[in-house]
Amino acid sequence: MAAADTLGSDAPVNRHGELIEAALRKAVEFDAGCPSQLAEAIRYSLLAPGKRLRPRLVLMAAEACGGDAQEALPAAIAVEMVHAYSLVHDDLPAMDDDELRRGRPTCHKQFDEATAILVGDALLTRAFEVLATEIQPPARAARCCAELARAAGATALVGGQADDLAAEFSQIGLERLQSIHRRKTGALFRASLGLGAITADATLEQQQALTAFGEKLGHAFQIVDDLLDVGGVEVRVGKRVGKDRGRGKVTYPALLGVEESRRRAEQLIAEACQNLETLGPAAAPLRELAEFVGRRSH
Ligand code: GRG
Repeated sequence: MAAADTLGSDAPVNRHGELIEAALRKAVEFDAGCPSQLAEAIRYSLLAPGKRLRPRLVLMAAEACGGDAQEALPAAIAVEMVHAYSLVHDDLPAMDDDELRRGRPTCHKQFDEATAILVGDALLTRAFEVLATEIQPPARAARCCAELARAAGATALVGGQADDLAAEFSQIGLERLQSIHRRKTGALFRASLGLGAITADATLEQQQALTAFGEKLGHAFQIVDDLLDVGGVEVRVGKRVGKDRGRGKVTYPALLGVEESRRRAEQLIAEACQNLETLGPAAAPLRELAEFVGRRSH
């Protein structure tokens, strides 16, 4: 499956697919300073067929506020780079120790551990270079850097990951689980909406509507991810399934049961979409993407 087709090539929700893929490819064309194996491993990880949910959210959020997808594109690929780095590092033996990602061997299996660590380092760094140099004017670029740095840093993505690792094989409750996922998964969703809003010079009301949407969507996404780990098919999901139990991870289905988890995910999607009402018809693609997240099988 081509990366640009991951949501179904003719789905309206997929209309930014080619734009995103082309920009991602261009962003990882390096000069001779980057060793060829490192460049190959960076491209292997970033250009693998992911769903590109976060960059799509950036572009859709910008358009929902009357902005332009082209202007928001550097922010869209920056967030995908941070996401791809986090997946490469999460798959390392010291973290989740996975062999399959996006339907392919994980970066450290295809190359080696040191290369996978460096791929993550390079993607994280490149994300901020793209924002700093390609978002105009510079004041807007600085706001984008701050928004993404907050979501990727010690109090969000990295902190959530640390607490997630620490919680393995221990009994945590729903509140702790939500706190982990709000940082580990939710923060990048929220930042994607925030970046779209910044690039479109959104009003405060639009920004608030979008970040509230992002928070609910990120939460629903994680519940569905946990449900896929319990009931998904590996070849379709593109990563090992059933691994949460094996690693002693507390999940939504384990705490709430499958049915209640499904019900909560649906409710969160509905609440997320309610937040979009103030944005009118321009937010229809975001609504469509939220519905995709609720029914996704990969
Ligand atoms: C290493 C700092 C650091 C953080 C890692 C991303 C992450 C945090 C962990 C990955 C494990 C996991 C299952 C997280 C929950 C949800 C998630 C991020 C799933 C993958 O996102 P998708 O489905 O992936 O959007 P694609 O491949 O489609 O881009």
